[in-house]
Amino acid sequence: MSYFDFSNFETSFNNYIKYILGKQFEHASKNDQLNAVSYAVGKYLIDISYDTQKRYQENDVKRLHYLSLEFLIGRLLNNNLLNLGIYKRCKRFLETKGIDLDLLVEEERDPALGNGGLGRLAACFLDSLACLNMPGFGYGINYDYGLFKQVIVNGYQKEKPDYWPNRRSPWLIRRTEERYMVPIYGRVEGSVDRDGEYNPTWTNWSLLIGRPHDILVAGFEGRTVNYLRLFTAEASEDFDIDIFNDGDYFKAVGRKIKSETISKILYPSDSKEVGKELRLVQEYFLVACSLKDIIRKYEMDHHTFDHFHNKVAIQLNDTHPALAVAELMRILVDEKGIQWETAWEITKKTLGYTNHTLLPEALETWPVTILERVVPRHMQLIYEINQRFLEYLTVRDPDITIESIAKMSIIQEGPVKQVRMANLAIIGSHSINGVARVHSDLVKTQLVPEFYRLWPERFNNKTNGVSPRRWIAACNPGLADFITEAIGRRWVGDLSRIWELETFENDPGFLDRLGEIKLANKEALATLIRKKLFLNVDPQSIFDIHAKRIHEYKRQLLNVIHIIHLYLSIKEDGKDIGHPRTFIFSGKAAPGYHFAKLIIKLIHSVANVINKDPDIHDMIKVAFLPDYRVTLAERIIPAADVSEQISTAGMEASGTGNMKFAMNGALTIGTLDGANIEIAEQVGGENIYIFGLTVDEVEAFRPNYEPKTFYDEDPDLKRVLKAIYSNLFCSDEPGIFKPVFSQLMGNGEHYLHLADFRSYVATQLKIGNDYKDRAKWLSMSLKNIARTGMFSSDRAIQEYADGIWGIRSFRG
Ligand code: 26R
Repeated sequence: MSYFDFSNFETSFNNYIKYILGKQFEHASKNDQLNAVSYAVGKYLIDISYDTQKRYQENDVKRLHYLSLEFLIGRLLNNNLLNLGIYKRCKRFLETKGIDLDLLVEEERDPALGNGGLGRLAACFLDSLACLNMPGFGYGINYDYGLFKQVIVNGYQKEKPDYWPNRRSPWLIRRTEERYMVPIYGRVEGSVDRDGEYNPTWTNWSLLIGRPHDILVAGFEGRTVNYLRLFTAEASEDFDIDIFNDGDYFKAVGRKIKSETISKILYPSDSKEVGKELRLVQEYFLVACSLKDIIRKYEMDHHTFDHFHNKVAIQLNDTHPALAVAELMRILVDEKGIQWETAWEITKKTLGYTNHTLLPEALETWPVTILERVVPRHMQLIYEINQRFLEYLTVRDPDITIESIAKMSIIQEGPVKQVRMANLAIIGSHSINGVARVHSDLVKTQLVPEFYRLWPERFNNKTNGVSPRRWIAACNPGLADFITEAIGRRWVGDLSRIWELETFENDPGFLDRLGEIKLANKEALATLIRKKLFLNVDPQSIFDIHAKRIHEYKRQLLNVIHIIHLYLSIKEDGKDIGHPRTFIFSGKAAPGYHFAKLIIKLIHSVANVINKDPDIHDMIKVAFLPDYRVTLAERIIPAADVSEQISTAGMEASGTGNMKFAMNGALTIGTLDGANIEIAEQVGGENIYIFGLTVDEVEAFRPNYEPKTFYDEDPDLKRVLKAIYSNLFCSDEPGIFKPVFSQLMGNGEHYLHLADFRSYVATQLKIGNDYKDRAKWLSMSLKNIARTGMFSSDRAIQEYADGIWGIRSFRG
């Protein structure tokens, strides 16, 4: 059901090919057809977006602005058709033209404008905001090159540029009527006026030009269309005239700058801080363009800033846009002439900050020297914010220790003075949240306990969620139809209803059909594996899948060690490992993360040996699917029997893949980390495979952790590690895996791989046995589907809206 008329779709489609492309239908290529369909869909989106904006404007609603350096949106056609409720009609119409819609959607490029979890979460949030009819908008950068394409050469990862033809994307609307001028570099000249007031003038800057591009975001059933606004940096050479006509910039003289480089490329790191000036410039560029856009819109309907925070909420997706604290202060104080204290209250009430990682190497800091050069006025403001904050600390508690002050200061002293972006974000926000319960607790107790003691009321948890539209309805149509047949369609817009599935558990044939759907998805993935890797895998085997960025803390190595252990048990001990298994890996390593790249090589080398060893009789297959991205995830996840979520406890902030796998009926093997804990609570301990050390145990264990004791006491483990050390898996390149051995055996090895080996092996053994009981397995699978309703991003967004943003659903 959708609420509008489909009749002009056909006309739009035909007109596009005829008048815009100037072609006859017979000569239209697949890509032409794709663009024509997208154009016809886009027209609906635009119409609804006008209505939506009008509704918001007339009712003067409060809006949420989600600032993020990453949005991993994935392909759009399929999802837009589904959300608008016109998929089936579109399919029928295209059939009359001899076009298969299911094949056509495969022609679309997948824009990879993000690294991983944080970027994909932002995309799910936009989907949920629109589906809940809430005024929430994304703000990001329109990169020309998204995350690199991963190709595998001789088992090694090679990176290839992934040019996103954004200039030709049918989904991207270039706003020719708008552009923002952003000053950067230069210096601040201070003067004291007649009243003794300090008047800073930021002069001699260069100019960046930010051009907004919008991607429209459709809610479910097409009532609301919001947008994701992405800024492109354009060359500023042509704009001098405008600058001189613009009052705000009149007091200083601009220098020319070649600014297009700024939106060229996404930084491909998901954990290690990059520290490159260009990255800082990107962060500032996003913040400055976004705030100009937000304030321009606010000022169209409001004349004072007293109630700014009642109309505007801004969420910082990690610290990457944390300069928003300084930029909002700069605008309010320098441009709007508002008093510091008032401006500070407005800033705090407007901003919220979400933390997505505790990894120390991922916490952003920027050298003061770089900030002073790039954004001199902001650096001044940061000093001022910090000074006032430290004063407040000492007034509040005269006995406060120097150590506490040093930890909370925005400035980290040392040979190179650094600005701690997390401290800036915390001090400038009214809300600080983590992304799963255990993670939010660790933010309070481990990451910033001093801040938590100071402002306990600011800290809260918002457990992540994922969009059931993309991650069930669109990617697993077989399962989606099956669910709908059983309980009706409401679950798509309200996943809390999905528990109703469980009432069918005793229906004869119900579980069998669930099994058939899974098998069909596995067959499709097996076909993909055959096509991409020239490898035959048996869809009847257990599909055990580990798909996410490659990182030591995510412990792909623990998985590999177990695979080698199984291999040697068959090969050397003649053991029966029960049901045959296919281990599937997928994920990218950051280009500069050499050890992660070595893990990829190891997976390939182990696969090479095992897959063609006749002694194994196809009991184990190992496959690495290259170039993991949203589109590939949509193929992989519905086909999983087992979902690997095995990070060292305390290190995975939440995970969101874990949720996608579970709601598609995979059983999780996981540690008590991130959202795994909450998944276990929901599905029940008997429907999930939990193993390994807990957060507390890891913490107690780590300081005295000596891998060698595990090695010495466990002959299986010893054998595996020796195999890695030897040339068994690398006869062509002797010795290349010795560093893996040394790393795992190093005292205090941070990720405690060997400490969790035994319990992982035991749990995998149990999985193998349980899988043989098909009825039991399917019943557990069903419970995972039926009990993971809380992991809808709709639930997460409702909590953000109520608890942080103060925005409401607005259907009109
Ligand atoms: C380069 C640097 C500044 C940087 C660090 C970290 C860039 C990007 C990141 C990405 C991190 C913050 C990330 O993706 N975190 C993931 O966020 C997901 C959504 O909340 C979580 O589910 C996941 O556990 C976490 O690792």
